[in-house]
Amino acid sequence: MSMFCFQCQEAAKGTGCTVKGVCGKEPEVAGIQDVMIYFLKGLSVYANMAKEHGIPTPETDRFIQEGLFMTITNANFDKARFIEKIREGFLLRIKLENEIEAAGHHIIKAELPEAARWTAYTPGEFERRAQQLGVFQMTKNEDIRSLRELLTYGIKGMAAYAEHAGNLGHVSDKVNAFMQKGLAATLDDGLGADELTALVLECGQYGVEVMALLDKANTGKYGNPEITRVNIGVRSNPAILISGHDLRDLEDLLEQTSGTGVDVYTHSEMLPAHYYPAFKKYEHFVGNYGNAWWKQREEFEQFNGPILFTTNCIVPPLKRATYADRIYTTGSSGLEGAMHIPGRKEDGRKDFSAIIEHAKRCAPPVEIEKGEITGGFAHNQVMQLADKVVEAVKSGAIRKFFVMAGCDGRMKGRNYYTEFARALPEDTVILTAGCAKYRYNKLPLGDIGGIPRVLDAGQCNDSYSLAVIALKLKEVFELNDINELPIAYNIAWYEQKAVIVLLALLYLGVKNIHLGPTLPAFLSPNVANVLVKNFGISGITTVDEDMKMFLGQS
Ligand code: SF4
Ligand code: SF3
Repeated sequence: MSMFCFQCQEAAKGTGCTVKGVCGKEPEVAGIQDVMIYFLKGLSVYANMAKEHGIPTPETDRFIQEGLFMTITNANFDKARFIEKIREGFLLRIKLENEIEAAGHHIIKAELPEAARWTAYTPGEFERRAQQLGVFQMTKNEDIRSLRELLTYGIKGMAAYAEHAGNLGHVSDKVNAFMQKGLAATLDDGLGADELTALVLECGQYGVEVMALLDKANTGKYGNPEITRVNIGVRSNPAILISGHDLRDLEDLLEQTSGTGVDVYTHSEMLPAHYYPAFKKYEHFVGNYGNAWWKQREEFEQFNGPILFTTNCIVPPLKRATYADRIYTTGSSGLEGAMHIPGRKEDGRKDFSAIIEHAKRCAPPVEIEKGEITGGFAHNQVMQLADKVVEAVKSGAIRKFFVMAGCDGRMKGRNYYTEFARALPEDTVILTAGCAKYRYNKLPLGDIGGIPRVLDAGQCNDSYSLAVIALKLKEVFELNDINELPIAYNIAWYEQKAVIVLLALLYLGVKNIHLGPTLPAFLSPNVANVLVKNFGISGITTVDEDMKMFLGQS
C-alpha cells in the first residue's frame, strides 16, 4: 500500500485511497500530510504544557490551525510547502520549550510522546517518517483508530473556521485550547473508547463555539447577509475568479482591483460573499461563475482569467489543461506549480498585484449560464421574516423544513440530492448552506407566499445560522425539544468541515440526521453504532423511500 487516507466521503471503494487519492492527492503528499498531523499532535503537547504554566501561545495556536487546514481535503497539494511549514514548526517548538524552561519548569523529554520529540532535516528523512505514520500503524484497535480519526477530522474542520475568524481578528483561546487538548489526546494510549467518545462530543461543543465566532467575525466586519439576487452571467471585461471561503482575502482583492478594469467573480463556496452588505459597493464585483468545486476542470477552461484559491476545494488540473498556469493559491491552500501569494504584510494586506496584472492579459470569461440565483438567508435575515415564516407554519402553508446543508462532490450518487429537492412537495422549504446547494439552487422550485423554497444561509460554516434559526423557532413555538420542530435533516458531507458541522449539530441535541451519500469510511461498526443508538444517525436510501420516511414522520 503506497498510501492510506479515508478522511473524506470519496475514499476509494468506500474504504480508503491506497494508490492515489480520488481527490488527486499523490502518495508523497498523503505521506507528508500524515507527518504534518503527527508533528502538530506533538506540538500540541508542548502548547498544553505552556498553557498549564500560564504562558500564552498565540503563535503556536495560529500555526496549529494553519497546519491542520493544509491537510483538509483538496486544500493543499504542495509537498514542498508542507516540509517548509514543518521546519518552521520545529523552530516554534524550540521557542516554546525555552519559554517553558524559562518559566521554571524542567521538561523531561524522555517522558514526552515521540511525536513531541522527533526531528527531520532532509526530504529523505521526512519520507522515511511518512512510511511509519499511516493510520493503521498508529494503533491496531479499530475502534480507537476510528474515534481518534473522527476527533482529528472534527478538529481539522474547527481549525479551518478558527483560521478564518483569526484573519478578521477574532480569536478564541478556549477553542485553541480544546484543539490542542484533543490532538494530544490522540497520542495517549491510556485513553479508551469512553474517554475518546467524550472528547468527540466535546468537539461538537467547540464546533458551535467556533462557528459562532466566525459568524461574529464575518457579520461584525461585513454586515449581516441580506436577501440578494446574484448574477450568474458575465460582462466583457477581463476578470479574476475567487474560490474558497476566506472573506478577508476577497476584501483585499476587491480593494486592489478597484479601478483597474478587472472584474471579480466568485466561485463555489465564495458565492455567499455577495450576500454581505460590505461587498455590494464594488461595482466590479460582478457575480458568481460556475458551480460546485468538482466542475472546475471544465469551467476554468472557459473562464479565461486567473483563478485565486483562498482555501479548498482545488482539483489538480490535468496535464492538457490550458488553465494550469492561471491558478494562484494563498493562505493554507497550495498546488505544486501554481503561484502562491504570501501572507499579509505589515500593513495587514496581501499583495494581489501579480494576479491582477495576469488578469489584464486575459480574455474575458465565456458565458456558461445566464440569470440570477437568490440567497442571503442567514439568521438575521430569517429573523426579520420570522412573523411571515411562523404564520406560514401555523397556517400549514409550510408543512416541513428540510436542512440539506453540507458539501457537494463528484460521485454520481449525489444526483439523489437534485432528485430529492425536485420531489419535495410544494409545501416544504429547503434550508441550505455549503456547496451542497449547487445540486438544486438553480431548479425552478418557486416560493411559498414570497418565501423562496430554497433558503441559502451561506457557506458551510453558516450551518450555524440554520441552528440559530431552529433554536429561535423552538422558542417561538414554545417547544421543549428542538426535535419537535417540523425540521428534517438530510445532510450531504464530503470533507472535514462537514464533520465539525455534524458534531456541532449533535451537541445542540439534533437527532435523526440522515447523512449521505455514504457514511464515513473512518467510522468502525462499533463507533457507527454509538452514533445510531444515541443520535439516530442514519444514511440515505432512494428518493422515494426517503421521501415516504421523512414525510411520514411529520
Ligand atoms: Fe481519498 Fe478523500 Fe483522502 Fe483524497 S482526501 S486521498 S479522496 S480519502
Ligand atoms: Fe464545499 Fe469543498 Fe465542503 Fe465549505 S468547497 S463545503 S466541499
